[in-house]
Amino acid sequence: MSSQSEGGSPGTEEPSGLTYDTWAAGFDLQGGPLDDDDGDQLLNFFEFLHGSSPIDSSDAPGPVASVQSIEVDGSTNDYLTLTFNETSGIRGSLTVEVSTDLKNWSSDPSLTEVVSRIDNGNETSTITVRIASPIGTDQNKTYLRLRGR
Ligand SMILES: [Ca+2]
Repeated sequence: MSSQSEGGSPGTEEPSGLTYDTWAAGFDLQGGPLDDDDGDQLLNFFEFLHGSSPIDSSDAPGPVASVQSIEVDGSTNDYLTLTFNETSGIRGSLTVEVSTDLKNWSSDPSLTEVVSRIDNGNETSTITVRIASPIGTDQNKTYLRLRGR
């Protein structure tokens, strides 16, 4: 048995799924992961993670931040939410991170809750995540961002 990825060791489990390079080659992309070939403000690497087309500017699925009124345990409050598409079968992932000062970011699962996860039927899901606490309960401002790797 031989190793398929550079730096991997024979006999250990290889990560499965489509790599960015293979995906990019399929679209004949001219730019790199941090370029935006179709000019839709979504970097090529995030198009890969969102499962959208990097050569079709009309295909730009977020992420979208908004304030939504959500009922939790019987009481309805306003929550900061982030909605984004995630695709399966790739070697990459998206992580929601929370900050109160825009310097220190945390992906602690207790800080956020998944509101909904909709299967789009094309190997992508649309996920909405909210901050655990409603707006106005903390003195601090809270920020959400999506990290791709
Ligand atoms: Ca783009």
